[in-house]
Amino acid sequence: MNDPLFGIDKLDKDLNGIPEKKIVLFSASPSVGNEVFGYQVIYNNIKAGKKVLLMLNRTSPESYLSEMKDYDFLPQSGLDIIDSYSSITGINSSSGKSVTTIDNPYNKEEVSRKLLAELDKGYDLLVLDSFSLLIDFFDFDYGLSLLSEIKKKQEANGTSSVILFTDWNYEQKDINSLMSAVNSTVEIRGVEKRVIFGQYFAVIKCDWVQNKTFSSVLFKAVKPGGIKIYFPKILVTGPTDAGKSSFIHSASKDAVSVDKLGGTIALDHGNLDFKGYKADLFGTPGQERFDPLLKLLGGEAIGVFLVVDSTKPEQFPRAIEMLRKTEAYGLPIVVIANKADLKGALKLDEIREKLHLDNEIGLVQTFAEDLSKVDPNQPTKLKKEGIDEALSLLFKQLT
Ligand SMILES: Nc1nc2c(ncn2[C@@H]2O[C@H](COP(=O)(O)OP(=O)(O)OP(=O)(O)O)[C@@H](O)[C@H]2O)c(=O)[nH]1
Ligand SMILES: [Mg+2]
Repeated sequence: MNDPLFGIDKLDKDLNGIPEKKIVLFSASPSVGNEVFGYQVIYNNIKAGKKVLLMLNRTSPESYLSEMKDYDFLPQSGLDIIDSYSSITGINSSSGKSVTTIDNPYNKEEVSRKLLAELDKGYDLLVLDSFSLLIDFFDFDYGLSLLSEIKKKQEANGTSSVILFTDWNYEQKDINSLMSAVNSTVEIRGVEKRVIFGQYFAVIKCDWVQNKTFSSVLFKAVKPGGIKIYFPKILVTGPTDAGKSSFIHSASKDAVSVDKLGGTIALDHGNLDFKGYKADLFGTPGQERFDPLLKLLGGEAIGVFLVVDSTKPEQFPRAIEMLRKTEAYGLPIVVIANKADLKGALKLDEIREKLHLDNEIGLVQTFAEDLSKVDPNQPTKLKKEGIDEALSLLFKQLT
């Protein structure tokens, strides 16, 4: 059977799952949560047939399971919980999932003994939520010594562990010791400027993957659905009538356009959800009279779709000019050769040549799903295959 997973596509690609006997630390700053990472890891491993043990001291098993349910991560079966919370509140757990209750969570000897005994039963994965609370109950040295005991058990049993940790301004030397005690660390942080307007995670250490640099990615924790890699602004630009609004409406579930007589006069906006990614698409108008808006609309975009009409090579210089005006040059880009269903549509290699595109630049053909339904005064629905190919190509460049 394969090793345990993260169940988070980006991490599984970066790190290839969690090999046995390894410890992964999810270290979050206090302003952002890490618990959803735990729900997602547990759910996906149980789904993959793994035996998972949860050591829980942050909340009751009931609330934990109900949070999992909100994210649609409630495991069907097989989650065993060591409950180190309920005894503090005096309310007995009724979740039916607990294998062990810690009678006195303030007694470190009991906590260690019960956890280590449970590990002997042969789990594939231990999830500990939360390590910071253990340290706060006792002290950092206790936390580190427990980790080294867990490591010994892992050596004997082949278990891997995921440790959830919130970095509440502990001393740097303690953090350093913790980092060297684990095999991999994923940092979860907020992008903060007075208010938090984004959250990101990044692998900052991993001892089983060599010669790879890891990028940080923005994410959103979505109910239901869990961790989604999030791109806050992707620009969609290109000449008049090329099909920008059609692309945005076809790619997103809830696009809105500010249009007049079928032409965009301010902008288009759409949210999309695609294979674990979330993105906000911003479309520009194509008509030259709106060019003063272009720079504003292009600001802070992190990637671009350039949409051209495959039958109108005379508009290609305009397409390139729009990249310049939106200041999108140099960003990851995918060019969409739309209206490939129309007579006179150029082939992809002709388009590549006429637009002076290097071979590495993604170029994707798109066309109307149903030619008979194309309305000259409305954006039209584009065929899904082309849309998906374009999204995959851009997201690959962005992660
Ligand atoms: N046959 C065909 N028609 C298309 C296709 N894509 C868009 N159209 C039509 O072309 C026209 C322009 O499409 P839009 O998506 O509004 O183009 P736009 O780039 O947003 O236009 P502006 O906002 O005015 O710059 C509409 O009538 C669409 O129905 C396509 O792939 N094939
Ligand atoms: Mg438009």
